[in-house]
Amino acid sequence: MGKMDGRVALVTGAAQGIGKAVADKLAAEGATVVTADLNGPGAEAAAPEGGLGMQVDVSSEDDVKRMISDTTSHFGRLDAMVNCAAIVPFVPWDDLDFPEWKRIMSVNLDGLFLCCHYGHKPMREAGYGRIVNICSNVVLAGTPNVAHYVASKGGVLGFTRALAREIGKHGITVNAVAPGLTETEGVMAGPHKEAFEFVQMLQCLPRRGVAADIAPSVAFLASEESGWVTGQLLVADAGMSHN
Ligand code: 4PL
Repeated sequence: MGKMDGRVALVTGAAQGIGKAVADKLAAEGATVVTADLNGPGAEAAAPEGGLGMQVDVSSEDDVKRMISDTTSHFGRLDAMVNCAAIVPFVPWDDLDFPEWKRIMSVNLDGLFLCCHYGHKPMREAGYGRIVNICSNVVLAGTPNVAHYVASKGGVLGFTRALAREIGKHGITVNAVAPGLTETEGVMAGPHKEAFEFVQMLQCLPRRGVAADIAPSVAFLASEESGWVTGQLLVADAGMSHN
């Protein structure tokens, strides 16, 4: 008996990192899970048994439309959507050029809009849904060298609060989870990993966070049992920050 038994869940950014851990956790809780990622083979490899992986660019309206229609045509419903797809280049803010700023916004924020816009429709028809948006504790700290990402995640938080108010009447909750720095393939591949020592000094729990540390908070908000919680930010960062 899992808290996602009989539910269909969709996770974007699911080929690696937090998205993949969330897909695994939702499947362990009984969900049928659709995994979407720009990395198509990665999405397929990450799809739990009985689920489906698909190549999706969340900044493409056509891709997102297809992702939702393929999900409902295969599985008949969409109960929970976890919006995890995002990019976080490490660049001092005055070295970031405008095209790069716009690319970050198109993935992290336009992508969220498109997924919520098309993804909430089957939920609205069913009168039930759970949307969980992955934010970051950088919105609380104003972390340097990722100002573009901080701005986009501030948008994620604001949109979460506003959308919760708009679509609560359809039985849909919308919440955000703010992880801290997490040991994922993406983080370990670049300069973000240099921040672990500093971040650990600020945490209550003195160790590196891993993707499996974030997934249970997401699963709670993706499940029926979180039904009286909406428009909220759940900070899952070992106590580094407070909202
Ligand atoms: C604390 O989400 O939460 C660096 C890079 N440091 O992407 C993040 C912290 C990064 C973070 C993040």
